[in-house]
Amino acid sequence: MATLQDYAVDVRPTWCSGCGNHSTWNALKRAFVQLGYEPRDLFMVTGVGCCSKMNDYMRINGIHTLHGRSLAVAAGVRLASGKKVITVHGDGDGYGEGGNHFMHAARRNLGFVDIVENNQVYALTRGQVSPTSRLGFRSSTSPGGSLERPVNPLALALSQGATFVARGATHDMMQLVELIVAAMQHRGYALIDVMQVCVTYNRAMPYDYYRERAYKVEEVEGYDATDWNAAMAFALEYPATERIPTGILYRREDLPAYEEGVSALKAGPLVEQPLRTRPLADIDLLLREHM
Ligand SMILES: Cc1ncc(C[n+]2csc(CCOP(=O)(O)OP(=O)(O)O)c2C)c(N)n1
Ligand SMILES: [Mg+2]
Repeated sequence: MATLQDYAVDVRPTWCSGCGNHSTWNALKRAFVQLGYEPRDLFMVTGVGCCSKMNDYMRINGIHTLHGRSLAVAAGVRLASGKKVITVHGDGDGYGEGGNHFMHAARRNLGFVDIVENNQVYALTRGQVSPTSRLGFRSSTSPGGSLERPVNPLALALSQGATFVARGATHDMMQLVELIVAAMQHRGYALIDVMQVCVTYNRAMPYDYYRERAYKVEEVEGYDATDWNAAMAFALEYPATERIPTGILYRREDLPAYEEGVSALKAGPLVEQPLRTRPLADIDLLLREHM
């Protein structure tokens, strides 16, 4: 049985002291251990950004992809390897450069966990306005305040048929552990939007900002995670109001994951199938056919 120590590496994160990424980093390792996963069972796909360094700081199979292309690579890894796949990327990576991939991941219901560290800023490149920055957000690229209304990732995921939509926040690491555990047990695509504190480029939203506004949806009377309309109402609450609903907004387990319908995977993950049972993957056959 793996322990936290099995996920440890000899490298110290370069994140700022007090960065919310430390909270998600610890929550991920705790969730992996709680579920009994060994590092070799898992594969972490990241993009480019501060939070996308996540797989550098733990002992886990992983790959950094191009900025905004994490979900496409995660889909490939999931289909070919059969491993439990977790993506970690930023709001810029996930909802800006990768926004197109996001809606298709939601509707396809491919079985992987998508963790978006949503600090509402492009942090690695030193503080430009991002797709989730709030109206009026002052940054190097919006000195007079952002003129754009932000993307609502939770509402977008719900509208595209996502089967697991959750929000966590870095001031509550124990809730993050619970959300990651639930997402990893989900059959299809599972989004966790993590409201991440950025102590350097988004100083107007420190830990207290979230402590004062966040509440847990499961504590609301009549809460029912299978109620899509209720989930959409929660999703639309922020940033329209100052209340931030957290927890599992929506979950349905009755729809199959995309990979459950792929006939080539009936015999097991592609990497474990002998090449001969996959004539189309035989490069000699392909070359002979086309020469
Ligand atoms: C195609 C492409 N465009 C732009 C960049 C430059 N770039 C690197 S990281 C980054 C922003 C990352 O922001 P986010 O995804 O929110 O992650 P954070 O650093 O906030 O964790 C940008 C614009 C790049 N590497 N590749
Ligand atoms: Mg960001």
